[in-house]
Amino acid sequence: MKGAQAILETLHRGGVDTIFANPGTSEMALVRALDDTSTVRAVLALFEGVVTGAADGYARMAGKPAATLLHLGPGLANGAANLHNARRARSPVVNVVGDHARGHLALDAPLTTDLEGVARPFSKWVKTIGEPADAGHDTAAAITAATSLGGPATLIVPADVAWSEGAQPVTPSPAATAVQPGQEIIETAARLLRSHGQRAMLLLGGGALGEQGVAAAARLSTATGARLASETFNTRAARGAGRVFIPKVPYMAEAAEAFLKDVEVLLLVESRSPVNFFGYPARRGTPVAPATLVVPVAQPGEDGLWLLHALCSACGATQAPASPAATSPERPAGPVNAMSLAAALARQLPEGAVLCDESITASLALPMVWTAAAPHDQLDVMGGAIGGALPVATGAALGDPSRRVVCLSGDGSALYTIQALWTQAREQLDVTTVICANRSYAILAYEHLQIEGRPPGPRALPVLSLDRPVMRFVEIARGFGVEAVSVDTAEALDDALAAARNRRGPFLVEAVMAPMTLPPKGT
Ligand SMILES: Cc1ncc(C[n+]2csc(CCOP(=O)(O)OP(=O)(O)O)c2C)c(N)n1
Ligand SMILES: [Mg+2]
Repeated sequence: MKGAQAILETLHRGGVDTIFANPGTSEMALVRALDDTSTVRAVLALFEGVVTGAADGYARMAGKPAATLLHLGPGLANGAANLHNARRARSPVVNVVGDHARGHLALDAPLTTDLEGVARPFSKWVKTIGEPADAGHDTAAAITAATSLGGPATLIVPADVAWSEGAQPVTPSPAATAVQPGQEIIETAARLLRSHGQRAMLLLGGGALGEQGVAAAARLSTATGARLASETFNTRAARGAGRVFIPKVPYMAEAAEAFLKDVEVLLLVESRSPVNFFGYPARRGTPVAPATLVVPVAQPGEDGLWLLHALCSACGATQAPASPAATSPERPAGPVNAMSLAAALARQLPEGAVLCDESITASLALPMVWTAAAPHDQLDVMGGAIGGALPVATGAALGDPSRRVVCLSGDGSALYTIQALWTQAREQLDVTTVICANRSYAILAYEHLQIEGRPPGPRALPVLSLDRPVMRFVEIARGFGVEAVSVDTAEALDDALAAARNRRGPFLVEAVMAPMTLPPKGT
């Protein structure tokens, strides 16, 4: 069998049945192999950032790796920002990246790069296949690495390795099961929970925020009084009515400090001790109070759910909290802003929806959605590289086609990877995209004020505003084959989201919002 066939067959044996692709000449043998084996489905995306972000979203919803097919160093580099996000999400992604035929590399043809060098910062594992005979084995190793290490594994395939005979598929060994924290740390954590009551906080991340983890955390909080919180960004968090409310550590440094200031003991469950996203003049880098005792109980990638269950046993936490009375927000009225957006979503999010959020300043009232909307899963872009949500939503819809995906994006963020809409149209994915069109990089105007002590002036403002010319998202969406409406009142937004609930296929709502007005410095 040819190297390319062995790679696809090994992916299939490893449970990888979807490959998000943007190929080129060096991947032609791999493209051809799609015709030889009907086991792996290729999904074309029109920019590599969509390829890598979709693989991230797919992996998060399907609970198994997705593959990508990318074209040499430049193709991989185009996908790097969302690979960075996937790495931060610990999403198992297997990158299959074509390189020049081995004999061609020395000629330094135009697309030649240090491909391993491009891959390394964005991957947890990198290997170039040496010979066709290694193709199956190396592909299996990449799958095992992506799942065991939690993150992108990059397999570089010289074109002649792919087109040559002499390869055979390999069945990957199962991924190592997540490590269970030791008895000693469980006893320490249980003792701290009992002795510190409400001054203890369980900070949840990763798999600890699944439905069962959230339920176990709720029992622990009921039994011990501990506060619950999640990291600022979450890979997949079970939220919505009937589930305990787990606030996020706020993004803004000052708000995060206030949120954490009374915490005596911070117990980390698949999370990291919070740090501010950026350094600011005259501000500490972490919002955790200096006196707080920080105890890593389960590291990211360890079995946080198992740990929460063990803590429940140790603390006798058997009692679920009383379900908060269901609240249904009033139909919002007036302008579209963060509050009315949250109210409309809380009312109209379909049960079991997947809510992908990159709405930046428009996300400020989303806690209302997490408490009042029908039960749903919420997915964040994990690495702070914007342009993640539309691709993640696209992959999420393929990773679990039974659920409607609702993707909230800032207008600026959406435009990095707007061509994800075309893949949604081609694959007829059940995704509703809501563009929060404030026609600015509003968060950056806020950050300017925080760092420089004054709002941007007339020469600086044009690099933070998106209003000249105004972008017309309805026309952009239709151009990619996605039906769309524009709304500029909360009532119309509520109606549009109601209409989107039971739609099949993609839909886009441009929600025209007032540009964010800057709060006075220090608030
Ligand atoms: C890849 C990448 N490029 C640039 C940035 C810097 N950045 C952070 S937020 C932002 C603007 C976001 O604008 P938008 O999505 O419209 O949200 P808004 O701030 O208006 O709510 C930019 C450019 C980034 N985080 N990642
Ligand atoms: Mg904006």
